[in-house]
Amino acid sequence: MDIAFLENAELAGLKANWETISADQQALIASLVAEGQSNLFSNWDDAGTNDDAKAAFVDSLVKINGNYPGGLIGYIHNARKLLAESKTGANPFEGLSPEQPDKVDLTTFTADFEKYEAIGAQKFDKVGVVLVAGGLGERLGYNGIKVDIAVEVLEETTYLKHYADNLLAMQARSESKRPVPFIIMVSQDTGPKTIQSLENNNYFGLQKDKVHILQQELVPAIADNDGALALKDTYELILKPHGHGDIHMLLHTSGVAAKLAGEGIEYFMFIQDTNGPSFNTLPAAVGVSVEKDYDFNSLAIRRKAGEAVGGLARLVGGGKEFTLNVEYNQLDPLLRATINPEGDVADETGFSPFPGNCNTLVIKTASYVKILEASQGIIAEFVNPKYTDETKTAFKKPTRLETMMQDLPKLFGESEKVGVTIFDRMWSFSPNKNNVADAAAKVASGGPADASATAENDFYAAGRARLEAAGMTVTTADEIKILGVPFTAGPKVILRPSFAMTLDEGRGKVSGGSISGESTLIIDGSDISLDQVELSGTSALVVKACEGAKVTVKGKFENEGFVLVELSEAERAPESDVEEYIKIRGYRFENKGAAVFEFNEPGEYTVEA
Ligand code: UGB
Repeated sequence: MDIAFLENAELAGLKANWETISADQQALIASLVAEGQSNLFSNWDDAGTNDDAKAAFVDSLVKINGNYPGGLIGYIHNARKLLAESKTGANPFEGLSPEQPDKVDLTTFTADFEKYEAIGAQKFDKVGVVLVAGGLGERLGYNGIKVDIAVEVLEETTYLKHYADNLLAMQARSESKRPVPFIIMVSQDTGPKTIQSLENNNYFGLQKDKVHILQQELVPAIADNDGALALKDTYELILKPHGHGDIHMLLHTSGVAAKLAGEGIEYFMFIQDTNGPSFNTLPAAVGVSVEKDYDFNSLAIRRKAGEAVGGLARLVGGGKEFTLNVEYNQLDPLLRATINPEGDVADETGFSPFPGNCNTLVIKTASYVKILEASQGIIAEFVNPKYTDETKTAFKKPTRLETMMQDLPKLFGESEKVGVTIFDRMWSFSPNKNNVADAAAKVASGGPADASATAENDFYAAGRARLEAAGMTVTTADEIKILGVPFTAGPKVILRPSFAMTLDEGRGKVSGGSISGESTLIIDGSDISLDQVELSGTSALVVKACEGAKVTVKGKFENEGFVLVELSEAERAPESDVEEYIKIRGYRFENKGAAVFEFNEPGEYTVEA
């Protein structure tokens, strides 16, 4: 091996330690230096100082080198190529032109919507749910795992509990009563806390052996356009998750996809960590997949031009065509190069002509397992650096190569059918991704906030929509802004999945009535019916019933209910002891006297105001 590079003055520390390093490790270091990575070794101490840290650092390089197909050098090469393309705004879809995908529009509650819900509801015991939860949530800046954040703070239900409640409700509605398999992809960063959360809460009532935890590996962060690996300190790389696309490889290598397919699971629904409304769409989306025989069904919203969600398009050219998500930083160059010199702009409807990807996917397991076997589940990589300015020479933070789960159709042949199902945004897509300051800035520039407060807002809005679809008169309060993020103070409606999973089910349990103002209604139980219930002002009604308790609720309830209190600056300050999930929304609710009825014994009950 040529070790002339050790004569470089910057590498004097490395030279002083060279004899303590094994031959294999030396070879790896030499190859990294030859690839322009001498920064990784330029501040080494003399032999005898920090030797353990040096050894751990070199071990970590060897481990990462082994984890990545093509090793660290392959990773650096891939990074340089993709970063160069990103910098020049190169069009990775050269030769292809975007057209409208095959789509079903379910943005309103039509008869078709209910037809699809009915079909999907028949499949509740044939669906497995896959949650990708390995992401760091950098944009949100939360100090814990995102699935532990409360989706609403009236009862402080976490995302994980909310998802588990939906799985239990699906199981309860199926004929076989078979537990719904739940696959959770975690990373080194999120794994221990996710498991702790499940353990501490007795798996939220789920059967432990039906919860499959798959852990993805981390990849090194990249500091610049030359692919320099980024250091946290002298002897530690910055490592980041490799993207949600790892889920396909893990479902294959773990054997879980094939096993569940063998057990009769016909569809997997893939969801993100903080998209509370995912289960609103599940019955209809699965129904569309069944009816249209889609192998891959991407759930979508009407996309605002320039919005940071991918656009779904059928790409046609050179005798080929396939339907794909074009990620938001690639859509503009693609459109400019093909059908619209103005790029990613709105059409006459006021929206981007291409539906926006919610990254909720329904995939047919039979086709999926076949594709995984052929490809080992390895998905194309992608880079999305956040540049400091438009010269694109520096990054705000180190970036990394990623793979995206929505890229699976890149592995499809002609026989696989890909479609898109479009839902109303509030009903389907309200992720909690941005901290308050960034969310306010997004709102100020006309974009969606995608923050804790808007996620909670949409949670209640979906409840209101269900009540309205069931025939109740719903009048919403005015929208206010809290720290620059919009919030509608009421009515705040939580209809737990135990109560209704389809519009039809809700209709069967609600008869007339009205709800308005800043009032609150929380219903949890499978056999509760609302008969001409009236709520207004800040009045609140909470009814919970165990299995076997049949409850009829009637009349007009009046009380002080839950009152929204904005946090003071002192309460929002980092040193205050207000819970972080409250701080990140800027408000909390105070219970001033809600009417609460809980039935923990089977029987027949009436609640009358
Ligand atoms: N995730 C992992 O499990 N592992 C990882 O390594 C990374 C993420 P982000 P992103 O909803 O607005 C996606 O980072 O990737 C999980 C779509 O690509 O929040 O920027 C993570 O825990 C985009 O088309 O999103 O963008 C989380 O659950 C658009 O739909 C999920 O993957 C966008 O989401 C998403 O991770 C959006």
